[in-house]
Amino acid sequence: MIHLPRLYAIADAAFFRSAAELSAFAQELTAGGCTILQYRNKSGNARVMLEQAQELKRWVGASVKLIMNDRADLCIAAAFDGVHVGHEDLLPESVRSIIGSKLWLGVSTHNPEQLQEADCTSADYIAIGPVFTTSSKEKPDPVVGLEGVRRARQLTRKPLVAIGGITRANAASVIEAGADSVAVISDLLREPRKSAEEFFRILR
Ligand code: TZP
Ligand code: MG
Repeated sequence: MIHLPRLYAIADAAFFRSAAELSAFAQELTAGGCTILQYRNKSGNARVMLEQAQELKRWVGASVKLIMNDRADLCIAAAFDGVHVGHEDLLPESVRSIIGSKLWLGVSTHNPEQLQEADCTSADYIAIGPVFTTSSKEKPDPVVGLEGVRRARQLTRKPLVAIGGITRANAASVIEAGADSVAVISDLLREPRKSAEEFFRILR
């Protein structure tokens, strides 16, 4: 079983103007204590994704697990540490056959049925959300609330990552509801280092 830190940072390329800006963000997060970072880029441009991923990899230390959103091929190409997939991506077992047994595999879920399904796969961790309303995702699934996190906790023993609208103000309630870790995009953007430090302080 893998161990996840309380904060699971996500760098969404849509919020950065260049690979340099993205990398600066990643370095700030690392300085703030982050040890897992997902690279997310919904633009669909695989070449840009690989370049940005390689740039990230150059800048964050070996102590940071880098997770590629959606794309197993780019995870391998950029020598990342894992892949995170949802329902529009390859099936978890297809990803597993590409990345092998050692790299991390995360699976997104949005309701109890999907959660139970993901629990039967070789996923290393399961994400549940959106917990709260979010503006960082296009066409988000319905909000599951803290109740959705509680129910998810009852349905799996795998590490559980909660996502969607999580901030320093509500993160403690999400962990209390049973999540092992909170995945965050927007509440890290403004002051990454300070924000990460505060998440760790709040979620100790
Ligand atoms: N999946 C469910 S909600 C979400 C994703 C990728 C976006 C989370 O971003 P934020 O800004 O932390 O709400
Ligand atoms: Mg996806």
